[in-house]
Amino acid sequence: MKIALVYPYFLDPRLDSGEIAVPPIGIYYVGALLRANGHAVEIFNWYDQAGRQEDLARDLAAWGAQVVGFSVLHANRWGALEIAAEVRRILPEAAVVFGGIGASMLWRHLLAHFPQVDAVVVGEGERTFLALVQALARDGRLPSGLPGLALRRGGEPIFNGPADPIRRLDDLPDPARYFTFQHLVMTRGCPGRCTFCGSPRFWGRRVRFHSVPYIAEQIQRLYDRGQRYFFFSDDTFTLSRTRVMALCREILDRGLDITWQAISKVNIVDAETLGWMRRAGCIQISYGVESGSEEIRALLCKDIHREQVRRAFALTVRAGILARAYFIYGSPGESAETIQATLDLMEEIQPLGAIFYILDIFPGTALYEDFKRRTGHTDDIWLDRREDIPYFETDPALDAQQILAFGRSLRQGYYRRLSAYARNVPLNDDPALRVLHADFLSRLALTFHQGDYARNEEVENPEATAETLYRRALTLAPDARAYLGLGQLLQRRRDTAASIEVLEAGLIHFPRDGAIGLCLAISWMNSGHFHRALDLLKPLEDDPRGRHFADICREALKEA
Ligand code: B12
Ligand code: SF4
Repeated sequence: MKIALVYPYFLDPRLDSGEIAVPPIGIYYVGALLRANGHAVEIFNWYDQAGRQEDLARDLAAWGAQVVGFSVLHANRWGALEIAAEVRRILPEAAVVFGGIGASMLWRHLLAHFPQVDAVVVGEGERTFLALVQALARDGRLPSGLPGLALRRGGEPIFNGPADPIRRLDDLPDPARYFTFQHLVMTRGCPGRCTFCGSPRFWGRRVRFHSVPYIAEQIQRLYDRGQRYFFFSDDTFTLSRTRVMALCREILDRGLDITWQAISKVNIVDAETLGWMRRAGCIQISYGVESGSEEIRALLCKDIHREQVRRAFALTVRAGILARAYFIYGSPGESAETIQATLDLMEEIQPLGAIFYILDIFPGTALYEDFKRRTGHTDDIWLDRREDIPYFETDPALDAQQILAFGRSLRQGYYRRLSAYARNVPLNDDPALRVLHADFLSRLALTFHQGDYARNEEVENPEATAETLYRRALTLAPDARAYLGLGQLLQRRRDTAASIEVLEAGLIHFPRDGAIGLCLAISWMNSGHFHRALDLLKPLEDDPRGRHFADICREALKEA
């Protein structure tokens, strides 16, 4: 059969669309199992196609879709519903099936209110969806009693009960055989019980693992197609230290020159694992810190203690991995004191990256059940065109303006201190990590020099911080990024002699680095040495910039 898998657009426009641009990895797993069973599958990433639902449905008709599966996180459910309504009109014979965490938590609501949805795959999607497609191919209609499926019977939404979880994840065909992507997951499930998180209910608290060879082979396949950067999307990547270390060893043994980031929990990391991760290319770990207030963390059932937070951040950064903190504000009992406690904790752990979320209530979470109990609301609240429910809107003890101001003071407090955090960054003195530490510092410097922190007006003196970090990197080991960055900074400051000195040193260590060569040539041009500049530029004339500057040199030399 021909199955279209659609990742639909979101309701609200995003300032930074990066977060929503990538389809959930699960859609590739679902697609891979279908392809492995002989079906034609196409993935349509329509995260940025809001308002074009009619055209999109026509595209699906032109492609000949017989089944249209939508991957619904939550905030993109209106996108899914709008496109599905057009599919129903333009392609009435196609089956419309919703799946994903957002659809699973609201299956009854979706089937009760939206006739364009034929069925919802609740929970883990691969096997249920394949069985559904096979039944459609065989009988020409949806199977009625399939576990894991919700559909209408006699006009009423019913759920056939959960399907058995896939016991051996490795039995699933590797999605990298069929698709190219950057998000990887080694595990399914999380032993945590945070009240704002839908993961435990969706996946269960028992964790299932892919084997190390499965993931290593997946990375290898993607690597062979040119992918060099990966995001591990596991809820708690370091849950099994033996597996993580084995995977890192495998990455190193295969000579995979990759960088990657992961998500973990502060109570499940140790120095040895972090050292392996760093050597195998890990450059960032994100940890849920949520709040500096013990009471709020306890209320959110975060089950982590201040000392664990401090320890994890110290160990991570000492290993040369950027430790990023997720903070949540607007929680029950949030006050000026609890915000101060968060700022105090921030000062202790000095994260080099931070994300601040307002506490939102998503279906499938303990917070949502509590919300329904407290307010008498039902799932019908989602008939409103809204992405989520901020907790503070539901708690009369919290004042909206004040919560928004808390968010601002957290962000301001953080960005004001960030330069100091970066300058103080403590790294361990493991000689085997010197080159990697230099890489870490120059990478961090780059974000202050040309990246997000350079553009953020609240970050104090980003350029000076970048310079400090580049220089520190070069005290540890020669590093191409640091030579180039420092050379550029000095050049822009018109300190031509100093920039030449740094860039020449860079070229000694990295003679084939075209970017350093180009930058050095510009410094020579700035000091009137066009011959020297031209010598550097000649081998770079394949690059339009190299050619452009070489032409200027030739012109100048002609005139001289
Ligand atoms: C990694 C991750 C991200 C990454 C996204 C990476 C990516 N594109 O893959 C980033 C950091 C960008 C992200 C952002 C956000 N995320 Co997020 N994220 C996760 C996380 C930790 C893992 C997702 C994952 O890879 N799962 C593993 C794969 C195998 O599962 P899957 O993709 O869900 O697919 C399976 C099923 O869902 C289903 N399925 C999926 N699609 C389809 C389609 C069909 C047709 C069928 C039949 C089945 C099906 O079958 C698949 C295989 O079994 C989950 C928690 C979790 N463990 O699931 C939270 C989670 C999904 N995120 C969540 C949230 C709230 C967000 C944000 C809204 C946060 C925010 N406040 O801004 C943003 C929104 C961005 C967005 N895209 O919606 C919530 C969703 C809650 C809800 N009920 O909707 C979760 C559950 C965590 C939580 N706090 O509760 N996230
Ligand atoms: S927030 Fe993280 S630790 Fe807590 S339950 Fe969700 S995935 Fe697990």
